[in-house]
Amino acid sequence: MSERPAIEFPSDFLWGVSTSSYQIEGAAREDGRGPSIWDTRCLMKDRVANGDTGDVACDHYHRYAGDIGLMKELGVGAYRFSVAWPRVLPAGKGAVNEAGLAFYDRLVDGVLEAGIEPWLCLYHWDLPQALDDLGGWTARDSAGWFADYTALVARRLGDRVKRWATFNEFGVFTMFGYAIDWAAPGITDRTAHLQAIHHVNLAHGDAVAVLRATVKDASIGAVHNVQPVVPESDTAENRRAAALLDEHWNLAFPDPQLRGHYPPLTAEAIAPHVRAGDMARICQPIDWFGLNHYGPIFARADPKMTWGYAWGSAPPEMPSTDIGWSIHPDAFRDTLVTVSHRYGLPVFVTENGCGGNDAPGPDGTVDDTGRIAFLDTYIRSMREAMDLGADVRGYFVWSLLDNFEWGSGYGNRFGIVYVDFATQRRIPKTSARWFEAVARTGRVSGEVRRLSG
Ligand code: IFM
Repeated sequence: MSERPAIEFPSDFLWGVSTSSYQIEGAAREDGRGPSIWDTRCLMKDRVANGDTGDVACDHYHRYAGDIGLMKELGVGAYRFSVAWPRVLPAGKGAVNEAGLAFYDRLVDGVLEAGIEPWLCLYHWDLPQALDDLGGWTARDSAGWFADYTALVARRLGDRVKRWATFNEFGVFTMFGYAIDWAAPGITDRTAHLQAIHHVNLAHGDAVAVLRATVKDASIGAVHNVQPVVPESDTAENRRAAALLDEHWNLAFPDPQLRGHYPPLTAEAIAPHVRAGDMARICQPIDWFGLNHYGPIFARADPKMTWGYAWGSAPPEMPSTDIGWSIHPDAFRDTLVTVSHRYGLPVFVTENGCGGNDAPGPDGTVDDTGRIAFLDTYIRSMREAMDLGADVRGYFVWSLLDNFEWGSGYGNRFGIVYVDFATQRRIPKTSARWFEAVARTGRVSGEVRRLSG
């Protein structure tokens, strides 16, 4: 055990947990849900580890009441989840699936009854396959499809849900889905990537307008991944690769949405896709900035890649989690300060957490000391950022449950609650108890077990 000073957060600081629809719901072919691009990707060869799929995932569609009970036990104030577009509009537009909407009614009612505030994200990557067949985000019409879907969900749930996010991690799903084949739909093409960036920005702006018009007292935000991009080694090629990757990953969405223009390298390339009036449509006032952050990323030049950049390696001396992600709490602090000043909005950390290979010990408990050390260190850095003037209002752990971790399948466990996928049994890990104490008291105590390894 090591001792660190206790730290305190303001009494109205919000502590929550996050999940997403495709990663936990399962029930992929039940009650009228249509297929999503991730259902399709899971059927493709070698795209998802072990051939895993989201067909059952955490079976949350059937077990949501128990999962709400777990959150209540944890004493969290907020739950961020996403709506599966193909569950409510099986073909993405047109016919509405009442059973899908009814599921979200039950979920929201249960969350509210537990005294937890629902934070609804409209898009966490599960685009209806039928819309991808029409071009997906490369089609300019996608902004209109998204606005109509937003209106449907807002009309149904807006009497009870006040916290709305348009998208989760714009930079990730557009880059991995349209420039690097790491996510659905798996296209690797510069034009497709630029179209996706611009149309998703339009979709965001149009959705904000719909939410303002539809939901009384809506508090609207968007969830951005922002992570410092560092050249793998200091060469001119790697610096150029890092600069472009930084724009596509970190800036190409919050800059136009909140400052009204694309960053310089992107602006030039995207210009052929931008029409008169687009930038004003994109740049709508919102109420908060959602930040998802895990660690810095490293860039290297690779002429074989779509844009000439590739994911590089971290320096060997940098600590990493069990699944190899860099641990760098100072980068988290600095990112919080930067986004708070650059965009001038209250910041909610909508995701932060630690992936591992957790397994129950002989006594059946899951003692994830490394995750506790990670969370402790990152939350301390968040406090430092606040002391430096960052306007941070809340923190959501990724994730409530171990879940379907996209291309890694069920191998990477991010939950503070362990899920035995064979039986669907939930076991709160030691980190869940640790986070409960933080959420209930707004205080991180001084006693932390050393980071293992
Ligand atoms: O699981 C993902 C989540 O869907 C988006 N943010 C990062 C998490 C961990 O990879």
